[in-house]
Amino acid sequence: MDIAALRTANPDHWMKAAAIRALTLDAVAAANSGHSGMPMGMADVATVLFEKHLNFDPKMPEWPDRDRFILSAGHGSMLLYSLMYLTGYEDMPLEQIKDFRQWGAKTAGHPEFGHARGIETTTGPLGQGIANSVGFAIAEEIQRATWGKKIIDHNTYVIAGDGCLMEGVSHEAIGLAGMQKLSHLIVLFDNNNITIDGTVDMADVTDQNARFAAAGWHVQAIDGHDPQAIDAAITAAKADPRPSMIACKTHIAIGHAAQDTSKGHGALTDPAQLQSAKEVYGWNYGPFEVPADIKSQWEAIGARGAQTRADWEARFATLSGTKQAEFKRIFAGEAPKKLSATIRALKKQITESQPKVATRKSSEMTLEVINPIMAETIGGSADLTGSNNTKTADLGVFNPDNRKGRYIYYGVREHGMAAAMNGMALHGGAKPYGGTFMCFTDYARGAMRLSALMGVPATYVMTHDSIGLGEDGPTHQPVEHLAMMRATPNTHVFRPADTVETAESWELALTSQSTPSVLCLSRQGLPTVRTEHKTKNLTAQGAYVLADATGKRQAILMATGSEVSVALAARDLLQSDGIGTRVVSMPCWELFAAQDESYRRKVLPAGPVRVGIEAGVRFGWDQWLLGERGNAKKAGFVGMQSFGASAPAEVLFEKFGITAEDTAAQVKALLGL
Ligand SMILES: Cc1ncc(C[n+]2csc(CCOP(=O)(O)OP(=O)(O)O)c2C)c(N)n1
Repeated sequence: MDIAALRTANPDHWMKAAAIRALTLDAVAAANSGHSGMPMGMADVATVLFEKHLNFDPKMPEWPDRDRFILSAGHGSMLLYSLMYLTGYEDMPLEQIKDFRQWGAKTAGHPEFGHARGIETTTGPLGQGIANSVGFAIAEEIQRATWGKKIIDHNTYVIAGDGCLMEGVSHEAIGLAGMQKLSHLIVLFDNNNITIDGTVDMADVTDQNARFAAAGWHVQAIDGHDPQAIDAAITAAKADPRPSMIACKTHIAIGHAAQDTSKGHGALTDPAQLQSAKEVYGWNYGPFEVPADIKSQWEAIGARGAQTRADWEARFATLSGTKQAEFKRIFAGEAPKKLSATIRALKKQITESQPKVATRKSSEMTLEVINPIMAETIGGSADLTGSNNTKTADLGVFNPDNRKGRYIYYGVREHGMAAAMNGMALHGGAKPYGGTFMCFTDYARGAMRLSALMGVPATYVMTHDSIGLGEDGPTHQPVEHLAMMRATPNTHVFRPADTVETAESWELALTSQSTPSVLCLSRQGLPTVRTEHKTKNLTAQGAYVLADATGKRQAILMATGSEVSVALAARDLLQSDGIGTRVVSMPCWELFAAQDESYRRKVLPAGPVRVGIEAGVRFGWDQWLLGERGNAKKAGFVGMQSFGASAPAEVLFEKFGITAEDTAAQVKALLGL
């Protein structure tokens, strides 16, 4: 690597990029942890991208028509933080760089959405960023078609490393982007042949260029330290009608003793080596010092976007008042005012007609009334459209010939779907929902966890939510999934009992600003249990008394979803034996836990025996059975203790003992009868 030649060939460029490298070395050394090599290796690519191509305004990081920059290789967070500091983001003063990775700093180990304005998404779990970017690009396509190029017309740029490309989710993302011809998506691949364990070829010999090309991408391969080549490649990428991948051959930890080695991937903290790397760069400044002329060149790059944004605002101002208000509403993530009246009307109609339908069908019935009034919903399914009931008549299919379509055939790509949903929501102006079988939340888990961590209000439509799906058998029957999802912070897990609760759950999901929702829906038909119309959204309280005890209250049955009707049938049996029994429907534990103690006490008073009924494992239920004034000697559970089996649903409920009779017997045993 002839660094001297690089320096002399493009001295201005070199010093701007050297500022990123020096800040990275200093911040990682101060934190005594972090990843130095990737920001050092990709500094040239990032400098050219920010200087010559990226439309952004550090003074207004949320400007809707900005280009998006996604650092998929999130371990290289100092690349992003350096760029934000240098170009003048208000949330990224030098103190933040000095505080890298410390308590309370915005400069977390990996970029965290919400920490500093300008961080587009949380990255760090490799592959997520590139998969998010597909969602960003889809949202941009739909909005460009809807609002016109004058309002929405921007690119999504991604920096991804070998690790991102080895992760399975990247395959799903690349395939989807290629088929969808997302021409505004440009991936800059940090092709340095190094990961943590050593050289990439110890684990992978994939020809990445051929792989992307095979998926329908435009591919270029360049020297990632040559600013002219980088510029030309990005220019060509922007012009191509396909998504673009630019393989940038780089040297990890360039100029450092650890260059081109896996040691260069991590924290380079040796002071003498750090110093000599700076000397190689011609960087004769102290720690965290960026000389004024170089800083002002960077600030000029940051200031470039102000005019572009002002031009955009002028164009936006030509829209009618109604259109402006609608645009602002959807970008603020606010549901339309009509939503609650629409849900109420549906609830009223359902309490009158009292259909016996699967809650997946209830969800479709709800979407049929929601989608026409919410232009921001983008639905989809991972190849289970007919089973998840996610597609409504009005949506239209999103594809290269129909950019106004709002339904996405994700293909068999649960993880890619969930990550793309995160990207759409983060892009703004989109409310994504996507379906699969609930058992396959396992496959989507990496991205679902990030929805929760980032506070992204995506809605997961998870149907076939128990052994109630029947003959497909144990591979498809979720047992532990409710517990796993409920264990995830900042996630609302809804398991509605009927169409009314399903409609209420959808209302809550679509009005959520910062919590993802999982709707757990049945395959099998369920009776309407909410037979009396209430305008109030009872699901918002998380749990409520559905049927109270007649006579002395001796038992409380708590149930969710399909087991609420089991609880009601058990109540009939118990009441006919003179045992006063209350049934509590618990469609969303998290919302119930958030209620006042006085409300919770009213629903779950001390004294009666309690039995939880749910076709899943007991894990988690003790919060309600033993906690909340409960008593171990007076608590029981009717549910699953093993994986399910392949048989008709009724047989399975019978064989696994999830019936009204089993429940009544447990109550009687607990009462010593
Ligand atoms: C899903 C996931 N698995 C593992 C890791 C831990 N990890 C962080 S960086 C890295 C290697 C990444 O290699 P590459 O993308 O080539 O980055 P570079 O070495 O070029 O910095 C690994 C395994 C992670 N962050 N995310």
